[in-house]
Amino acid sequence: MQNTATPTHCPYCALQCGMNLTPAPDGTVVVSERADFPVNRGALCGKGRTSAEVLARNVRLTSPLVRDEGGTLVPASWDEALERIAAGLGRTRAEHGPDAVGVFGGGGLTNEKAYTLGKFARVVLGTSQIDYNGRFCMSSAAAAGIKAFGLDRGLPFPLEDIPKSGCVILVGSNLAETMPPSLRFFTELKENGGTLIVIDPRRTKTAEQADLHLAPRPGTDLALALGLLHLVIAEGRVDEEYVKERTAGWEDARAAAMAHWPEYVERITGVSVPQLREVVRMFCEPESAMVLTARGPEQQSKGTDTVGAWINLCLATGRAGRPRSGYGCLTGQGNGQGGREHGQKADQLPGYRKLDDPAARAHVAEVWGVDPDSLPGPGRSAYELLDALGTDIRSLLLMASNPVVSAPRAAHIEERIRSLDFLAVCDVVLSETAELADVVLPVTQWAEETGTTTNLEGRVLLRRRAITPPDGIRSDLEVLHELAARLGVEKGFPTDPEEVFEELRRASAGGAADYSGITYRRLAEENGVFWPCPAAVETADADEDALPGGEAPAVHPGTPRLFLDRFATPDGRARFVPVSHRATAEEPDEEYPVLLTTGRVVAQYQSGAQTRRVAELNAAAPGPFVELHPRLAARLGAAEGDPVAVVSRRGRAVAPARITHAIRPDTVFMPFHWPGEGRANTLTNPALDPTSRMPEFKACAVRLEAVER
Ligand SMILES: Nc1nc2c(c(=O)[nH]1)N[C@H]1C(S)=C(S)[C@@H](COP(=O)(O)OP(=O)(O)OC[C@H]3O[C@@H](n4cnc5c(=O)[nH]c(N)nc54)[C@H](O)[C@@H]3O)O[C@H]1N2
Ligand SMILES: Nc1nc2c(c(=O)[nH]1)N[C@H]1C(S)=C(S)[C@@H](COP(=O)(O)OP(=O)(O)OC[C@H]3O[C@@H](n4cnc5c(=O)[nH]c(N)nc54)[C@H](O)[C@@H]3O)O[C@H]1N2
Ligand code: SF4
Ligand SMILES: [Mo]
Repeated sequence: MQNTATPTHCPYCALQCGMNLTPAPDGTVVVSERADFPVNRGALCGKGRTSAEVLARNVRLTSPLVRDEGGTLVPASWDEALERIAAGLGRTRAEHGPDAVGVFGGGGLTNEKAYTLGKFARVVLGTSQIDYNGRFCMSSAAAAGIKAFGLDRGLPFPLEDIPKSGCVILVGSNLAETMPPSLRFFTELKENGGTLIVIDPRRTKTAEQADLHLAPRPGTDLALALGLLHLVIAEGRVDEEYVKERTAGWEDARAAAMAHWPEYVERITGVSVPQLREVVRMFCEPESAMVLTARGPEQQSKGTDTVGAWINLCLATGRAGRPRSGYGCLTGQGNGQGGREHGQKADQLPGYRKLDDPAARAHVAEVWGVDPDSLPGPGRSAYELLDALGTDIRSLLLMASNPVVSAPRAAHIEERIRSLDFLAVCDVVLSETAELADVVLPVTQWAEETGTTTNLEGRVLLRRRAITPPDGIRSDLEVLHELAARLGVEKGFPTDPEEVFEELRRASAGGAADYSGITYRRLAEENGVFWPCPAAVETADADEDALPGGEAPAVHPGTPRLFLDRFATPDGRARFVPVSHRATAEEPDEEYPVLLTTGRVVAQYQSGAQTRRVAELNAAAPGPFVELHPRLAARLGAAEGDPVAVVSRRGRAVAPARITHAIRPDTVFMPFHWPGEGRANTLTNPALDPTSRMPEFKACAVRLEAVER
């Protein structure tokens, strides 16, 4: 392949920073600055900068592995490995029916892979039992967005709108660590005279940048948002005209908010009434304002209602569907947005269509060349699927997730995975979950394959192949093609990503997430296109633009900004949701008196499967820790670095103490990037949000115990 730089995007988070990749003479790849991409303008965090190290042969998988008779994973040929998977999944299907075969995907997969995985599950396996790790990520924000706006796209505007706003409230986002190059937009906001409010139980690096930082008790964001809306009403700050023109359902939402007195909200959240008033003033006084949520308020058993309450605040003050204003969710994984649009979700078909909608089934079945009645119905959500392993679900095909580390109540889930009749894992490295598999397939990485991702702005991007993969590695698309053939479906599973994308365009046409006007050529030329982008424009303007004879329809420009004229509901109005405060599923008590919350550090990514293999990142973040307040540490008799046991109803984890005033005295924090003794998810509570089925990663009751060194 050429020795010149290939412009592409980072393999990790939803910012999808632009980067250049250049093959070096020694066979390695050099990551360098790519200034022409507007999201990061060349800036990369340490993970992006070191991402090419995971391409090295000594850290990645280089051959398929199969479990031998002694129970050890040993190298095998591709033929043998694929045969074993086809036989394993096929046997379960024959003996227990198609729904006994499960599929688990990931938000890191490109659109082409996510689409093909969903199609593989429904068409080849005939199973309804498919879901993916995005359910653990932004599903509550997605559910709330659909309820309120009729559409779910992370940000309804480009990041470049943020500095032009008057005020931004960041709820439970630590983007200084989770999307470092995006901090620039908030610095510019302040330079332009706008204000930044951060709501996080910890004084994070992000909170340090804020004009105002509120530190509520974990799990109380719903009450907080209701208290703010109460004050908005009491202070006469409702935008009555906007509410009348552009929304529905205000009276019920208003009544619910009126029941949440500021003093009551102060008692629940620990945020003082004067601070609540200050937020209302900062948010309402400027002409425009935004609310952005991330995993803090979303990963709760009431995450959907919580996001709904923040949207209500935006609607009541006329701050949605207007320039420089709006509600947005900061999605997480590289393709966290696209990964939730094209059918690897339990209830979904491509183009963000609903699996239980007859018209959607008919449309997609036609593209797939199958009978609509042959498509299974909706299946279980991610945690429920993992919880059913070894009982209802006997075999699993897993692609791009590491639930042994990242699933809630992980010891139980690990035990469920071990009880499977058959497990196949496709990964780039031998993750903790791959270690339990019967067959492991080594797949190509981002630099070695082409594909599209959709970043947190809804911007569809082209990741280009920059180098040739090593011998012995195949792509996820090749794997699905081979497995489909071995399970009797010869056609419909192309290995060329562009061919898959062309089919995805047709499958998504007319859906909410319409990609039909997007082509690889456009993506290469335009540095990304925002969906929805239908194939042809049907307006009068477009007719004028069309060539004589009308054979070439006008090109749709894509949609950087949503909802400016109308919301995506049948009547064009946004919906208020009447919501009320409720407790977390597990409140502290005498036995478990402290709240545990969990999250991330800048140098590790997710389950750490990739980043724990990079020396520089490990030096920066070598292992788990328990962040706790000096008062709590003193009560425990723990000094900095002493091992501390954190015990919940699910289990016990041990990690060194990190003592800081930056956290509430009633709360401890653990990052979730590591397996073993310090695994945060040994402790977490799988209580699910009733709508989104999101587990409560952000709040559970624990007690602390001193541990002998
Ligand atoms: N370095 C790094 N970057 C990443 C990732 C990574 O693993 N590592 N993962 C990517 C992915 S998939 C995602 S989803 C994003 C996540 O990005 P973020 O949402 O920014 O990450 P988290 O650390 O999970 O949570 C953010 C903050 O929520 C706070 N929090 C905890 N409980 C509560 C609560 O009850 N209410 C409120 N308001 N806040 C609370 C935590 O203290 C934490 O600072 O990051 C992406 N970027
Ligand atoms: N306690 C706690 N737990 C959490 C969270 C939290 O905040 N707190 N956050 C949750 C969230 S938001 C998320 S998104 C999940 C993420 O958790 P996981 O789903 O475990 O995500 P990753 O660690 O990114 O796992 C991706 C795996 O796929 C591999 N991989 C990468 N690219 C590809 C590819 O193209 N093909 C294939 N086949 N494999 C690939 C990687 O090597 C890695 O092993 O964790 C959730 N768990
Ligand atoms: S911020 Fe996200 S996309 Fe950008 S370099 Fe870091 S991990 Fe990659
Ligand atoms: Mo995520």
